[in-house]
Amino acid sequence: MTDSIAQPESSNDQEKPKRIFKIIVIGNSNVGKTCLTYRFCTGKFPEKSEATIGVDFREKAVEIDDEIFKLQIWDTAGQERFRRSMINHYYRNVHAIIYVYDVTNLATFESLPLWINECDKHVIDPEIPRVLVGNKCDVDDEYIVVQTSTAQRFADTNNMPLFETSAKADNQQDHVNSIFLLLAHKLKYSKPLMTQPKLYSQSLISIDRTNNNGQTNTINSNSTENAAGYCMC
Ligand SMILES: Nc1nc2c(ncn2[C@@H]2O[C@H](COP(=O)(O)OP(=O)(O)O)[C@@H](O)[C@H]2O)c(=O)[nH]1
Ligand SMILES: [Mg+2]
Repeated sequence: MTDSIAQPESSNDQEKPKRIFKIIVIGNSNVGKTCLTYRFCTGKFPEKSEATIGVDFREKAVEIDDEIFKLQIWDTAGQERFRRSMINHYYRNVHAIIYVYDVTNLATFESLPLWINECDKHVIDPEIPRVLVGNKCDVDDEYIVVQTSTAQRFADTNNMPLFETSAKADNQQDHVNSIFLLLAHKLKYSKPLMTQPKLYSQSLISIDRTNNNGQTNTINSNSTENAAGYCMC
């Protein structure tokens, strides 16, 4: 298996058709969803993190066994107002799910069944790849309240691999990458991609798009850009 982060696109690469996988990152506020996504897409921990408003949307090209894919990563804030208006769009055409909790905050772990339940209601395919991520493992042991054995039991029960990691620690960069690469690998080999693009018809959200160089652009979901998580193959 030769999986890696693809280099920034050359003009030749842009001609290549790319398959797109939509991955959603789910969990309570402040568990580090945005920081994990940012870490994967830019290779850095955000210097100052701001609460997500609506949806953060980032994308990154990865190479799996000589094929380049684009991962579109969506993470949300949990505000009720947002959730009511956006929830169906958020879950539409999802290919994989990352559930995140904070190892220093038991409540975020205990909320996971609610998040799983919500996803099960909206995501049609029960077989889509899922992973569980315990974030903030860089803290001193005394602050860790969710033990590995407890988290592993939960992950096993729910049929997901567990990653305990840190968006903050530079030495965990490869580990964070491996979460996304595992999903991309599973998708490449196990999941037929959806082929029915649906364009949004309403102006609903502003979306941050971070490219391979870490630049973030804001786009609007009713633009002609392909903001939705569908396959372009
Ligand atoms: N110590 C530590 N703090 C983190 C880590 N990831 C995120 N944070 C902090 O946790 C807070 C919430 O992060 P954020 O990504 O905005 O959480 P989100 O609400 O789940 O998107 C911020 O203050 C981050 O700096 C981590 O791996 N370790
Ligand atoms: Mg956020």
